[in-house]
Amino acid sequence: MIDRAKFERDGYVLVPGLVDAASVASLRNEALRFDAGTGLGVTTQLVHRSALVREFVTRGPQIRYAIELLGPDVCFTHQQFVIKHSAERQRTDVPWHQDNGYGRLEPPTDLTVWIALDDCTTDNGCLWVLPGSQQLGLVHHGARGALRAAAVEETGVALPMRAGDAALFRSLLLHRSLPNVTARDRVALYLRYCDPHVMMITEGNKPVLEDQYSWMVAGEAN
Ligand SMILES: O=C(O)CCC(=O)C(=O)O
Repeated sequence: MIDRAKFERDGYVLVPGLVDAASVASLRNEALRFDAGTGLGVTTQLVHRSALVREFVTRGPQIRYAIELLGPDVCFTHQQFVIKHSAERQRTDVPWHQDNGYGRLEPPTDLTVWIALDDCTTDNGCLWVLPGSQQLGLVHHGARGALRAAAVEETGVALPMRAGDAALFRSLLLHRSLPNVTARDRVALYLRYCDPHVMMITEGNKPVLEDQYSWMVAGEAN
């Protein structure tokens, strides 16, 4: 059961041990199978290319939490593996941003599920959040290379996690991660779920269910 009051106040909750060790291992291997092997490795939208990813995003243990937080009708919309390669390669930080600062959904009531596929620490680039920042609405994002960056002065709160733990957060929550300065790659799985009636503003203002990667994972949609 989610601590709903904390989720509403802080914009996120942690779910320790969401994914079992065997699934963590097979998802991590799948992430590395698609990895290009440079700096920050982000491989997106693999549901058509990986049966393992498709099965997990549509039936994994996170679905019951998505139903709890979004209601009975839940649509999957986005998946990516995020690999922070070890320090010898390149910088791998992800600046402060809201997920709606990239793929904007309207209304922005969607849920991000960020799953650690390695133990994550401040040294290898764990997630950081700015509690309560979901209440700011969508803030301005500037470009930083291929990434976007919101201007944030605060340090925020680090969320160290064990492999298999998950952070569930609102897509307006400001979050970031710092570089991986260890010798081992750090792998995470990022998933986004939403109400089936939201519009994809960044994709030409189309209904989310018209996107080729969208799937109903619970309930129904007209
Ligand atoms: O996995 C990370 O280091 C952060 C990824 C992230 O913030 C995102 O994909 O929105």
